[in-house]
Amino acid sequence: YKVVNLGIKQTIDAILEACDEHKPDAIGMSGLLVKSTLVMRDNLEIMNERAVSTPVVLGGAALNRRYVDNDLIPLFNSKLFYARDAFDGLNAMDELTQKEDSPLRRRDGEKEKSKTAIAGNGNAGNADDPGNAGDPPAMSVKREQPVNIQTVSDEEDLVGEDAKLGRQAARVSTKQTGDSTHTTKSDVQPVAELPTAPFYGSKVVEITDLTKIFDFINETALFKGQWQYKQGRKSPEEYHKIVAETVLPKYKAIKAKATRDKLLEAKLVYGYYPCQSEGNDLIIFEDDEKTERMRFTFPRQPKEQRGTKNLCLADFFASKESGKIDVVPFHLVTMGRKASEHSAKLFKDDDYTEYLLFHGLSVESAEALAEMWHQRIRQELGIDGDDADDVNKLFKQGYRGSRFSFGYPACPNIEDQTKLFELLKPERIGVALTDEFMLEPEQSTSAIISHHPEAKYFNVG
Ligand code: B12
Repeated sequence: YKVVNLGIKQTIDAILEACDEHKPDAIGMSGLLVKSTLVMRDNLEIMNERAVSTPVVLGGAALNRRYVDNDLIPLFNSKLFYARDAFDGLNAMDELTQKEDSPLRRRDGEKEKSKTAIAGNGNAGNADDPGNAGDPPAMSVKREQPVNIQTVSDEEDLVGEDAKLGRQAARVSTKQTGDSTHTTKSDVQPVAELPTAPFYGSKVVEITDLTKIFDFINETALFKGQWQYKQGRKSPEEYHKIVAETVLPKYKAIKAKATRDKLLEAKLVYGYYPCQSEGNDLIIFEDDEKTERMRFTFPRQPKEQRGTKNLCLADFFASKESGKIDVVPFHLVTMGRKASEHSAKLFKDDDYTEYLLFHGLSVESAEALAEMWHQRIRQELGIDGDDADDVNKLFKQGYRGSRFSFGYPACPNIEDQTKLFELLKPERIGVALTDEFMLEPEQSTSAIISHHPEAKYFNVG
């Protein structure tokens, strides 16, 4: 298929203008953050208003089948497809263009049956199917009854942050249900002896030895999530052979290139701040431990939420009533502007394989640096005794406390990045906040850290 790539952050006017010009079989939209899924909704509504009937294929990390099925399909007047991955996208295109001899389609006769069923009732795919290539096209047409479909249909999709967030918590919610502002506390117990901050305020750090960061790369997330080398229906032996013979040599080569050409510039800002909780708020004090500097307000699990424990991030910090002053670390890490520029150049030059390899490495390096520095923070607080020896267990929160990023299910308010910027001043390491509260360069991530042993990922709403 010929793809006309319009690039990121395109307005619906620009998309429809390009549509008039190129007369495509379908419009594709991708959304990494929840905010972009809301823009997709607006775009579909505008397409309705303007009676544009070009089919649409939607994909991206923040999107899920349930949202597409329950919220978007009922509102859109034309054909809408949810693509869990690029293969789903191809299947959707085959469906649209009726390409019967597609190798993807020919792979498995079973699939034919699923496809017909899906096209008939608008159900968006086989949620229990552990396959990848060859999955049924996730085509849906407008229908009356929303179906409750698992968002994450495959353990292999639980990569990176999601591997830690877990199947339940990884589900990004586009809307809160129930009252998440009530202040009925959870039964999280106070920590008997609070750790001491090594300093108050923030520090800038530059890491020149990239091998230290590479040691913290989640290879499952990189190989399966970024590079899309999924096991699917292959046997473990077959898959390990592919990893050993194809993936690992590529991994070694791209790390060497990134290092040799100085394409990754690892920097971070981190800091410790005195704090106390009050209801759903976390109060950050000035260094005098008395004067209020700012406060974060976190949502609390609604009382009616299934399996609720009334959890709220604030509960993991010493309360005002306790009279104790707690410490909250924050950090923001980046792999630098060059990583974004080099990725963009590879993309522009149509060097897609190299792009996928390098971009994947660069974003997972950002996550690795965050993991690595979270460990340093635990060491500085003297709470690293519970750290797992195996780095792969660290990726599944094998340590005391948690590292929450704004935009995660427990602290979905991405606007809180503004307050984090006020505290850490990451402009010092060349990181800026966009109007949509995204970090620039892209290969950056931020976090609020709790040392509380009970602090683990959870979902609100
Ligand atoms: C890796 C990752 C990161 C990396 C890299 C991000 C990046 N730019 O690529 C890092 C560590 C930098 C990062 C940072 C952040 N992240 Co992050 N991240 C992820 C993670 C784990 C995987 C995303 C990814 O790269 N996947 C691999 C790529 C190849 O897959 P993909 O984008 O999904 O695309 C595939 C399909 O979706 C499909 N597809 C996509 N688009 C389209 C379009 C069409 C037409 C078709 C056919 C198919 C298709 O095809 C692709 C190939 O299969 C997701 C969770 C998840 N599992 O999805 C969270 C996630 C996207 N991140 C999230 C958040 C909150 C953040 C931060 C804001 C956290 C923070 N406070 O720092 C920052 C923002 C960074 C910034 N620059 O502003 C949230 C977003 C939810 C929200 N609230 O909006 C997620 C969903 C995690 C979660 N469950 O909360 N993140």
